[in-house]
Order: sequence, then structure tokens, then C-alpha cells
Amino acid sequence: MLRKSPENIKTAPASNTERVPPGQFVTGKFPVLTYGPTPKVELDTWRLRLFGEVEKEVELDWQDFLQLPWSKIDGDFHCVTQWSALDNTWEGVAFSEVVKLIGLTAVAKHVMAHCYGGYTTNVSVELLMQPGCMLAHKHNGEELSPDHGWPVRLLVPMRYGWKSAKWLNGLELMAEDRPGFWEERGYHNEGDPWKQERFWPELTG
Ligand SMILES: Nc1nc2c(c(=O)[nH]1)N[C@H]1C(S)=C(S)[C@@H](COP(=O)(O)O)O[C@H]1N2
Ligand SMILES: [Mo]
Repeated sequence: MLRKSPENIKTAPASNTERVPPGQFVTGKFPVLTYGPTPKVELDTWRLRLFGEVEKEVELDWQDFLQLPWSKIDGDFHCVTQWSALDNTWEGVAFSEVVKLIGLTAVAKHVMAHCYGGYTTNVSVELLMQPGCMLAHKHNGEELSPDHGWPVRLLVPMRYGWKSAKWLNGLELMAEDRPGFWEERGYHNEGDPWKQERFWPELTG
């Protein structure tokens, strides 16, 4: 399950090195990568829980979510299994807009994303506040398909894809960092594709 040695990772074609992080290969498709089955989510029972180190805990239903300010971003998507899908557009609600609803306590420094199906992943508040990080509902002009996280996935374009949690149903603000599903199982805590932060440093040497 764990791919460890950087020696085994071929570098991307030279012409793409500015767009494509080292060790990645461009695919024209948008593959599905999920651990386990696609959970069944329905809009009338969909909820997004915003909790933890916040001034006000909030639970959004679908109508609440639709009323938040929406934005659109362009971005590339890099999976740690080495495929990169370039030129995606995403539409949804910026994490920074969600923060306006809940307010952060002084010690809120980390976020655990929670999903239908039980998947989790951790990201820093500092990173999520950057432009491009959003709760996405549309990909390339269309609603996400069920396999890609419908109705809402987290999108963290500057990290490997496993940080972009599908079927998002909670954001937990935390004072201390905690590893999510893959971060507990050998994936790097940060996951910056430009630094090839694929696996725990102790696995790659
Ligand atoms: N809930 C959930 N989110 C998830 C995953 C998952 O297994 N469950 N897989 C992650 C991984 S490893 C990647 S690369 C991307 C893939 O997104 P895609 O299936 O839309 O291409 O989703 C991420 N988000
Ligand atoms: Mo991935």
C-alpha cells in the first residue's frame, strides 16, 4: 500500500516541469480515487457541521450553503499516486467565507475535515485561508458527480489530492494538529506536491 522510495518515481517530462510537480504524469481524465465505497448523500439530510475552536458552532443545511458567497477558481489537481489533472475549474464557497460565519478562537490553528463515510484529513488554518481553498460543489461547470464528492468536497489545490476531502460533512477547528485517515497510515502530514511530500519522512529516508 505504501509506495516509498523516491528512486522509483520517474520525473515528469521536461516541457511540463513548470506546471507539473516532480514525479507526476498528466492525465486527460479525472480519475476517481476513493478508499471504500461512495457514500449515499441526499440534499435534504445533508449537513455541514462547523465546530471545535470557533466562536459560534454552526450547522449548515443545503439552503444555508447555497446562500453563502460563491466563487470560481482554476487549478491543477495532483494525486499522490502520480496522476495530475490540469486546468480544472471549481465553484463553491471559499473557506475564508465559512470562517466569517463561525469566527475562530485565538488558538484555532488546524482543521480536521470530516466526511460522510468516515474519511478525515487534516490541514492548517493558515493554508485553508489562502485563495483557492474552497468547499466545492461544481467541477468544470457541472455539479460534482457522486464519485467525486457530491454535493460538497473540500478543495486544497496546493496539496496532494488526499487533502481534498470528498463528501464533506464537517470542519473541526483545532488548537493542536492531529493526523487524518491517510496521514495516520503513512502519508505525509503536509503533502506539498512541489516538495514531493508523499510519505512520512521516516519511510523515504
Ligand atoms: N471522503 C474521501 N475523500 C477523499 C478520498 C477518499 O477516499 N474519501 N480520497 C482522496 C484522494 S487520495 C484523492 S487523490 C482525491 C481524489 O479525488 P477524485 O476521486 O475526485 O479524483 O480525493 C481525496 N478525497
Ligand atoms: Mo490520492
